[in-house]
Amino acid sequence: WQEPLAPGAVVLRGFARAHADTLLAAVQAVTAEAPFRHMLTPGGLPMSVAMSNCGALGWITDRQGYRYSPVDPHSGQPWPPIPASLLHFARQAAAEAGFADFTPDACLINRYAPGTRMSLHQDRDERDFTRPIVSVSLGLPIVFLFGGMERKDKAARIPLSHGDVVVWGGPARLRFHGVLPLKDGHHPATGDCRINLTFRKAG
Ligand code: MD3
Ligand code: FE
Repeated sequence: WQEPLAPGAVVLRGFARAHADTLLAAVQAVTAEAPFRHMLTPGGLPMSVAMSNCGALGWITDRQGYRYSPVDPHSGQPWPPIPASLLHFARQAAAEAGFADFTPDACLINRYAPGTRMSLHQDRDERDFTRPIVSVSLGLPIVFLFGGMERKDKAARIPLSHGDVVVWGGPARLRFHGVLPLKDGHHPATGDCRINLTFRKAG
């Protein structure tokens, strides 16, 4: 599967393809409890991506800022636990990329409708940047932007499609990244959207 992208970053092309239905059933179960919602940026604007979480911690944003929370602010209840199928899958993917004993405590679930984008940012709300992030793309394809250590650095464009997994660790962990607007389309697994899972060790 292995396709090295940069030091610390490896694409496992199609690694999730055979597990897609299981992963999407788990997403369905989680989002029945913690529905997708458009969180507010600190500036007060709704994000174009719809989000949910599972795990002991979930990533949230509101007018107070970006952070991890043990509680879903929508329900006031803890986030649903990470389903065992998702946990096992993330652990296997990390091991495949050379990160043994990856035990995520947070899984952010992003849903992209046509036109949804994510501008360049760094993921730096986690406590330990030596732990990798495992990302899984499901459904419609997208163009991923893989930048450098500074916002101004030129970003490479990497197509990611259904079943692709990327493990981001080591020196790649703090690189700027984003995605271009999702194009219209239909995918048998997800319909008219893209689902992205990111597994993290946040606490
Ligand atoms: C590179 N999500 O949720 S996944 C995010 O497609 C996020 O939904 C995008 O960026 C998405 O924060 C990209 C790929 C990804 C995730 C985390 C990274 C790439 C990364 C962390 C460091 C470097
Ligand atoms: Fe990110």
